Amino acid sequence: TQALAAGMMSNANKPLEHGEAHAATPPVGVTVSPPSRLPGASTLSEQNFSGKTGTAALEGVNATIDTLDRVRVDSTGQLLTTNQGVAIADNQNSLKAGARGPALLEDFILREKLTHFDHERIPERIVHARGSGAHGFFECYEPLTKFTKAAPFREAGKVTPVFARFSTVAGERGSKDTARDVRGFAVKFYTDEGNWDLVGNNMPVFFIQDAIKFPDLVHAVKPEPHHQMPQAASAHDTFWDFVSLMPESTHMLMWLMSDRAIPRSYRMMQGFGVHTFRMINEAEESVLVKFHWQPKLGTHSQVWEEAVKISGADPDFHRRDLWEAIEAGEYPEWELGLQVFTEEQAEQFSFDILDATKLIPEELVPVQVVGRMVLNRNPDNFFAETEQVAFCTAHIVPGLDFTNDPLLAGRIHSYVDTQISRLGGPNFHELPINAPVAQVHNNQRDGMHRQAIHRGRVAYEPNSLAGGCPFQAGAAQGFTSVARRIDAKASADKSRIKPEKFADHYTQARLFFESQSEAEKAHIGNAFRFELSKVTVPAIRERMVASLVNASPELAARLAQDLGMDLPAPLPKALENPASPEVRSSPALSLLARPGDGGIRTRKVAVLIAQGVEGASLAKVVSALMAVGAVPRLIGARLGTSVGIGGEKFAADATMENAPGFLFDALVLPDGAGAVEALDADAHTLEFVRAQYWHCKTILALGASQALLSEAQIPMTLPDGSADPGLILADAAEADAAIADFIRAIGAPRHFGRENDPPTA
Ligand code: HDD
Repeated sequence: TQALAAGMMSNANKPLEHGEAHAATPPVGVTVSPPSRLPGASTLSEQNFSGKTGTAALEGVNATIDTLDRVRVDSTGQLLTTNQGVAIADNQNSLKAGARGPALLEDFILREKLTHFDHERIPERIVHARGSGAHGFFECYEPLTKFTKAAPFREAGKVTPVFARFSTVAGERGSKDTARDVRGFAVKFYTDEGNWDLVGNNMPVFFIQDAIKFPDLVHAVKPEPHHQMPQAASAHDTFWDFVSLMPESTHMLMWLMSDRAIPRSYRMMQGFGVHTFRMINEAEESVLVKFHWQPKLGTHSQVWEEAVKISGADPDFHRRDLWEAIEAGEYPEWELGLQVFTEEQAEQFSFDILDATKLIPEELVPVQVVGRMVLNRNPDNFFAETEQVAFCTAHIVPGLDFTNDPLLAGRIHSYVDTQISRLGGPNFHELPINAPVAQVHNNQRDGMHRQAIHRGRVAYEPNSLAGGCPFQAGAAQGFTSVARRIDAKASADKSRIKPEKFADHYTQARLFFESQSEAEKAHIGNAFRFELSKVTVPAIRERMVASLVNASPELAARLAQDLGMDLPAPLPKALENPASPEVRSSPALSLLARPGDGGIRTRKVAVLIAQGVEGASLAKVVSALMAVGAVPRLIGARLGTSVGIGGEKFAADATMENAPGFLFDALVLPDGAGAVEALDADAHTLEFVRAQYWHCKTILALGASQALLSEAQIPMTLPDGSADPGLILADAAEADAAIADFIRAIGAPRHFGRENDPPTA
């Protein structure tokens, strides 16, 4: 099954599906006569259509991809037509009364084209507008039937097709990828018992506890309404005004100010279902569960200045990274982990598992890995797939259920609701990317853009005229909600209240901060300083720092100093004496806890070139990098070929101008006196080197190029006087050992030992 899922409909075969591989380009100067219309080439043939609605999903086949074939349009060899299928003779000139006369209203071809164009845009998502997605599959490692009857977890090796979309939250559809923000991590499982959407984020907690505050949160973080600034940024008055008045957001603020909010790649971040969910087995017994996605490549982030610069040079940085990896066959992979626990355990916890501002430390409930997700195919069309995909927390399948998390309750309503205006009506489930692989039969009818043609005169139940069909499934096959007392302890009076433990706003904020490495703590402090220094109202800054005193006096004191204010008195707490926490440090919360396997597959390495490079050592580095799956790119001052001392030819892939240093994970400086002299004469080189150094990346300087490091004023040792493990200097004779060191150092976490605040040298 694995081979099928990975291979059959995967990205590798994409060009072959539509004849792109043998699409002929007309030779220059030759007129090609237009092809005649090919009969029967319609993409909506009945035969394909039945794939979606007629048969049950086959295991091991990426059934979503397969069935999307019925709507894939391939225009290879076809004539240009109107939407009515009428061939268009002239696509250059509108119909006019004479060459210089007025255009005619009768020109239905012009009018159809313009009318369609005028309506091309749909509303962007109210949040998570900017995102990128891909197809793939989920594979279950072991049957999980002990806990759940949910279809994807039934058998070892069972494969379920998925579509995943990653996103930023605050920025608009055309905004930048590397903003400081939470990242959405949404996965649609097309299970053979209906669609299940796990709509999570790359952080395991959230800003607020109750959905009634969501519109306030979003209005506060989005660009301010009077002047629509700033774009894709939380560093402004309204956001900090709101969160400083909402102490429950403190834990999430710690995550948002951490490096998690500036990931290196979508492929290198964790995902979390955030809420506590429920799993139910065949015997209708239920357990509680939290979902975790763990990236195979480990968790890696950018540094802030790098993220800022990248947003200018390549606003599509994460989109490009995901796309290119999949195109290259480097299919990103995550393992799905579960924290499974019982109601009785949950009652003992010092926090409430219905509170989305709290996590369950892995030291308290370990994460067990149950399967993996592989993304192995890019969409064919961004709009049709990535833009029109509609994730809804309400999309759940038998074997899973919600809990009473009040944030989740609002979400169950909100997602379906928003799709109705975003996608233009209640039939968005029929869009190919949203349609389940499982068959759909019910008595819902009509509505805008209905695709299905329901037969017969019966659209009600019970009925006798259609033999009672479609039948109600009953508990054995259908979705059932777990039968539980609404609130086992308290009276169930209608009221607008919260459970008491929700009022502990600081214990886990402290836990997160205290679990970070020194470098991560410093980054969190820098991020708070940056954001609060953008706040123009001093009272907001003071209130925020006053709140942080409760989470970390150390952090608050640093901020007070950095923001030029006296340390304020702590903000009064909602709960003076919260329950004492089970753990005071959770190493799993540090990004450094999951560095990956140290490999450097898909990491981008800039190799600077110029005329007169020492070719032999350079070629050796390039092939060593390629051998371990890294992506070396030859960067010149201009495009064209640089000739090495031994006559070797190196063609530039990009230039220092169009691919600046901060876009790369590591840097190689070449040997060769002539080349070094040429590079030294170009100030871009020194910028390149400095960006690599200050962003704590690995640099390999071969032979004569060591001069470029001193030219760029790169300190040869760390501020504490020790050797810099990310700075590798080598002469030709030691090249082999140096290359091995270089590769090892790229695979390690960044070289944060270089950091100084403020930066020196
Ligand atoms: Fe949400 C989109 C994740 C709270 C209402 N949300 C959206 C997406 C993700 C999340 C990943 C984008 C899905 C995609 O790629 O299309 N949202 C979360 C998480 C939350 C959360 C992890 C907290 C645990 N969201 C939340 C609340 C509400 C919403 C409390 C409303 C009560 N979210 C929405 C929405 C969006 C959305 C307005 C906008 C576009 C969409 O749904 O499809 O309905």
